[in-house]
Amino acid sequence: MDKLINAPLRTTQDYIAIEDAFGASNYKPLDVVLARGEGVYVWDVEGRRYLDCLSSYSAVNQGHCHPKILAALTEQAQRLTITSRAFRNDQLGLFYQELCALTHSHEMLPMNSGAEAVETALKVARKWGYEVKGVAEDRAEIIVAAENFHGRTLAIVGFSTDPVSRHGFGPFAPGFRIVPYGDAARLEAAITENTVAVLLEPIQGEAGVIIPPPGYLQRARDLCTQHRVILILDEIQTGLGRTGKLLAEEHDGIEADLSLVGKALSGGFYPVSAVLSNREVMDVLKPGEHGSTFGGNPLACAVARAALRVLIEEDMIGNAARQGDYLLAALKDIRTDRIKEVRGRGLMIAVELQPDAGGARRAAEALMRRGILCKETHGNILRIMPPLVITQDQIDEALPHFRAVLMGGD
Ligand code: IF1
Repeated sequence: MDKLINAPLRTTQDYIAIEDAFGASNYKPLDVVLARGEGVYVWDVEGRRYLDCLSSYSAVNQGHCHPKILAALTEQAQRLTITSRAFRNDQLGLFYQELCALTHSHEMLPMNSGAEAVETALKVARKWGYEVKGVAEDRAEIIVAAENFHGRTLAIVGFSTDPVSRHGFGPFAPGFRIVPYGDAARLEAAITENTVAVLLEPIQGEAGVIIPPPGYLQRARDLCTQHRVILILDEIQTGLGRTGKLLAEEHDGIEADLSLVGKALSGGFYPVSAVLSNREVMDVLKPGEHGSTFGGNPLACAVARAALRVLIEEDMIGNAARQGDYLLAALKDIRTDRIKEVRGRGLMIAVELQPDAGGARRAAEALMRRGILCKETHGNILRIMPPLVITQDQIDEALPHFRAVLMGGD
């Protein structure tokens, strides 16, 4: 151990040894040690360049280290970083105003991680159920979809259907019902007089970019309206331009009662999330009933305001739609029986391999050796989610490598 602490760090293996010596083993990352990021590219400690096709799970939609967001961060950090919510600050109201205007929201509640935004929405939905809908105390039910991913807290993993996310963490919070994703009849059948909310991802990300059947989200919206149930859409990964719209719900022409955003809300500079309400739902929260130390701090707000500004000013959402269509079509054109399906919306794309095609991890490792960073999920699915600033030329540079690897090459 002493040898490790004083050893000069130079190579990839040096850094991996340190991580392995002192870090918990809750991840199995690719063996690439990144040191710098700019736009769609990242560089490792040995100077190799990679096209980032994960975008930190859609947290750097604006591209790595966007200069205007960096400028906002450094300017605010030299002035005031945090006040707590015991006092007000000169960034919070402006953040509220700008994000609510952009998303046509009635009001919002700022948090930090995506999971905190999800937990906040669950608490608000339950309280609304008791105080407005009249559900009996402690009888509130929230319907979620199988294969969901909404974060890692105990309440959230309690309604996960992924054994890896749940095993060993019980007992779990009651009051959740799980229905198959995409099945409106099963969703309707699960609604009872105690149902206060339905929580869905507009497209399931971790499950492997699962796009629901046409009309499903509209049906969910109608059922929630009909039964006085809050529709909560988790846009933490699908939101802020990822699918070629500001919010993925726009593809279905619906509006959630509570929309959750995070990740790219800060352009990858800072944990910032928010619960957006399209009507008085959040009015059930009274002073002292919810909050967090860092939620709504001036640094987070200044960074988020800049992240939203560049997203709009640089037409990153339009670019995501155009380049996403281009990339999706090019991937669909790859002729090999090793691919089971290519699917996606905007720059949220997945390639599902056949079970006997060697696995998506092998493909991710082969792509890494070719200078492209992707992430596998559920064994056979490769997610391809570059920053929304990617150009057609950058896609064209990557396509021969995608073709070679997806057709079985190294
Ligand atoms: C990890 C997965 C993705 C999310 C949606 C809420 C959250 C997430 C739709 C919680 C977070 C992250 C978590 C991160 C990896 C990544 C992930 F692989 F875990 F499942 F994107 F698919 N809703 N997703 O995708 O937000 O609390 O993390 O800020 O746990 O390694 P968070």
